Amino acid sequence: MIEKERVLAEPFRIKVIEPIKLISREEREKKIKEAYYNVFNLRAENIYIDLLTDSGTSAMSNKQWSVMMMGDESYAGARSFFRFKEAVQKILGFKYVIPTHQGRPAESFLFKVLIKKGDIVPFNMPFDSTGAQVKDKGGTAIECVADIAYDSKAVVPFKGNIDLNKLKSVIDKEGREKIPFIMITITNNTGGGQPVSMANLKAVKKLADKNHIPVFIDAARCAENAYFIQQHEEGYQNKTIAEIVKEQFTYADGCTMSAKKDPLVNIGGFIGLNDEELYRKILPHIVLNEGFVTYGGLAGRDLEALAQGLYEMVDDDYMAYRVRQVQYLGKQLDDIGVDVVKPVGGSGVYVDAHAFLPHLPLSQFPADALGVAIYVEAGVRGIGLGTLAFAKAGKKPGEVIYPKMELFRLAVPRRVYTDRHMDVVAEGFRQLTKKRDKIKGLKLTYEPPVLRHFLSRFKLI
Ligand code: P71
Repeated sequence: MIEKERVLAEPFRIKVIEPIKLISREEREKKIKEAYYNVFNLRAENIYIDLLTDSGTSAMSNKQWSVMMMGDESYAGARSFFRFKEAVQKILGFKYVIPTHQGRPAESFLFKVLIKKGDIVPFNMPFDSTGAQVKDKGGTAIECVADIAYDSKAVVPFKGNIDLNKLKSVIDKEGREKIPFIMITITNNTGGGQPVSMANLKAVKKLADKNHIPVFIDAARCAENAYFIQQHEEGYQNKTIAEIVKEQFTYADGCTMSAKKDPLVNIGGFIGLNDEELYRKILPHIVLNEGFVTYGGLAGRDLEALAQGLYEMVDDDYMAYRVRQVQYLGKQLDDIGVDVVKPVGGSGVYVDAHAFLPHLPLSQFPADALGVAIYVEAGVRGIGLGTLAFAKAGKKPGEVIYPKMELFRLAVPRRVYTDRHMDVVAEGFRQLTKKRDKIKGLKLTYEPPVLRHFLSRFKLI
């Protein structure tokens, strides 16, 4: 395991800067009103510290920028594709690699080929857009995460694990014919960025093999997951992140990857597979939707940056710094008395918005109301992952099935902000905590038919 003193500070220095500005509180109040109280509608230039997502927001390294000049922009068979493919083969270990422009198309093409109408797909927990992709293909995603995941206060490692008994009863009840595959999200974003243990990956694969069901990993944060295994799972302390990342995928038949997360690029994704037949079935969909199969909607230079980013994401010093920064923010919020999901996960700090704002009923979208409040208070943008993103219509008219958690996520972009920025976020919460009982709820004035959190409009109650 790497020594603590090696990660006291960022394992890089800063060569290029991008100015940011804090506009006045009065202006922030005006901007959020003009944005219909949905932080997605804000212009990014009016945000001081943007923790909306860790997706596509990384700072690239000098090496990534320099290999971009080596981008081969040939339509078919570009050198950049082969460099990218080799990186996926080396780091993740999959034989067949299909580039896509981000995670969603990777999911869409794989699911299109595998899911029939009426099928069931067990997950630990699907991310919102992944669940929507399953639904779009006529399937239903089922959560099989262990119950402890829903207890935001329980400090136990690997709260992203699948409950094998739940998984077994889904297989027994539905029958393996209705289950085209099992999917494991590492780390479990929806559940607070919580990791999945190697033992759990192994056990799920064993159960799946017994039932002839393939296993796919949603790999967006597979390197952060490996870090938690290195730190907390018996037998992995002396292994490198690179070794652990690779072992994780030996318990899967394939993966979908949003490369906008751990692989440190601003755009990109891929499907990794070992089965040639499945690979061949997906290729025509790439040609129809993303262009040719050696670029998948990306430029040659994007593939170069992605290949380099894959090598950088498994750097032990980098990853220790990365997770430590997220934990630094988490500890400050916890010390102030803000209810954060524990233990603090990989990609961000998740606030239990219902606990923070107990006066707001779920029907008033506490997570998103908190998002409005912290923007006005400190110019900080986060994202609500609760009722607005995940509530479902019940069987009775007007009935709403609320998700088990109402979270507000402060996702930390990779290599972008300093700890001082984290201090400013914490200070914003310190001020907000004093007046939390005055924070107003939200009422929808418009909602789109799918993934409504992106485009909804509100008024303050
Ligand atoms: C995140 C995102 C991206 C996002 C989503 C909603 C609002 C704002 C930003 C995307 C994921 C993900 C996992 C585990 C697949 C995707 C889709 N996450 N799996 O967390 O977290 O990938 O965005 O590249 O299409 O902010 P894609």
